[in-house]
Amino acid sequence: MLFDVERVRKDFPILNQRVHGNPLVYLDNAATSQKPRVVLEAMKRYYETVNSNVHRGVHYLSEQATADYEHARTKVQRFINAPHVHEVVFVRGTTEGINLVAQSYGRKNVEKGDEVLISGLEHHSNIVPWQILCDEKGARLRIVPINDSGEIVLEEYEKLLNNKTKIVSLGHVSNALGTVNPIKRMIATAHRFGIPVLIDGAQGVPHMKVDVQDLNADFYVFSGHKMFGPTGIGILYGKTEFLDAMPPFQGGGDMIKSVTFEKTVYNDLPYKFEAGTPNIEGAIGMGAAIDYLHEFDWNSVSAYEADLLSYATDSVSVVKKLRLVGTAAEKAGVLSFVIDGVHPHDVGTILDREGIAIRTGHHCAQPVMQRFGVPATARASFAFYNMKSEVDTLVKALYKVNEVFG
Ligand code: 7TS
Repeated sequence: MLFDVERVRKDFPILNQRVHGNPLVYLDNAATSQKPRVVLEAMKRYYETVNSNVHRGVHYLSEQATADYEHARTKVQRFINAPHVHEVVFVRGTTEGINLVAQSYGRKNVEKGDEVLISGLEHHSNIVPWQILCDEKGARLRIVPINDSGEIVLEEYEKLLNNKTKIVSLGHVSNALGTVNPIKRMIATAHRFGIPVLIDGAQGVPHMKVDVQDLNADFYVFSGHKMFGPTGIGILYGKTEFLDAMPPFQGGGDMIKSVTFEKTVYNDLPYKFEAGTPNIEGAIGMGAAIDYLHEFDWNSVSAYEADLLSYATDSVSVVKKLRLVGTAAEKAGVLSFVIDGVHPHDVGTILDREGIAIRTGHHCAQPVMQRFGVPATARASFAFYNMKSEVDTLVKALYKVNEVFG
C-alpha cells in the first residue's frame, strides 16, 4: 500500500495554516510533533463525558476513567510488544522516565567507584540525571566516543564495558544528528557483561516500529508528544525483574497498599511508580495516537520517510557554504546543518519569515556540538506528514539566506 501524504495531512488541522503570509512548513518535529484530530477529539471526549479521578471512586465516571486509563496502558503494551502490561509505567515524558531509573535503580545499585556508561550523542536528559547520580555516589560517568559522521564507535563501546559498569544508557536515535544507533547489537554486547541497558527512545518511536522484546531492552523510555500524542505523558517500560526490585521514585497516593505512621506497604507494579493523580487525559490521548499509528503500514511509512530524508539531504547539499553536521549511514528524521558565516539563529529567523519552522541552537545536546566544533546548528526534522515540496521551499529559503549574507 502506497503512503498517501496528502490524505495524512488532512488528519492534522494545524498544518493547514499560513505563517507570516506563507503556508506553514513545519520542520520541528524532533522538538514536538503535531497531533491528528483523533487525538484531540479523544481528549475532548474524555473531559466532556468521563472526567473523574482514577483508581479511587466506586461511582460510574471514576470506573469509566479508570477503564479508559488502563486501556491506554494495554495499547502501549501492544505498541512496543511489552510482555506484561504491568511493565508499562506512565510518566511525564522521556526526561522523567530516565530520572526515575537513575534515582531508583541507580541509587540502589550504583556505588562509589562504579561506572555508568552513555554515549557522546546523548540529549541532556540522558546525561544530567546520570551526572547527578554519579556525583552523589562518587561513581564515574563514562562516554563512548562518536566518529566524524556522528556514529558511535562500537570498538570503543566494547572496551568501556567492564565489571564496574552498572548500567548503560543510550539514545535510540540522536535528536541533534539523526543517527540511528545499532541498539539491538549494543544491548546484546552489554548483556554479555551482565549489564542492563536503558534506551532513550524519544526519537525512535516516531520513526520506526519498536519491539522491546526483540531489542531485549531492559528499560525503554519515550514521550507521547513526539509521537503525535499530547505533552505531559510518556512511558517507562521496564522488565519486571528490574522494576520489582526498584524502590519507589516518589511517594504519595496510589503508590501504596497501606500506610501507617510506622510502615508503608507499596503497591504492585506499575502503580508503585505512579504516585498521585496521573495525567489521565494524556494517557487517553496517547492511546488514541497509538490507534492512529496502527492504521499505517509501517514499511510504507519508513520507505516514505527514508526517501524524504534522502531527497532533503541531496537538495540542501547544493546550497552554497552549507555543511551537514551528522552524516551517519543510518539516519532518521533529522537534518542538522550550518552555513559558513551565518549564525544558525539568523538562518532560523529568515526561514520563519517564509513560514518555515526549524529549530536552531544546541538542541539540548551541547556535547554533540562541542564534538563537531560548532556552538549550534540549524535543524530541520521531519515527520511522515512532510513533503518534498516543503523541502523545496526550505531550499529556496536557504538560497535567500545566502543572498542576505552575501
Ligand atoms: N531524549 C531525546 C533523544 C530527545 O530528543 C528529547 C527531546 C528528550 C530525550 C527529552 O524528551 P522530553 O519529552 O522529556 O522533553 N528532544 C527535543 C529536541 O530535540 N528539541 O526539543 C526537545
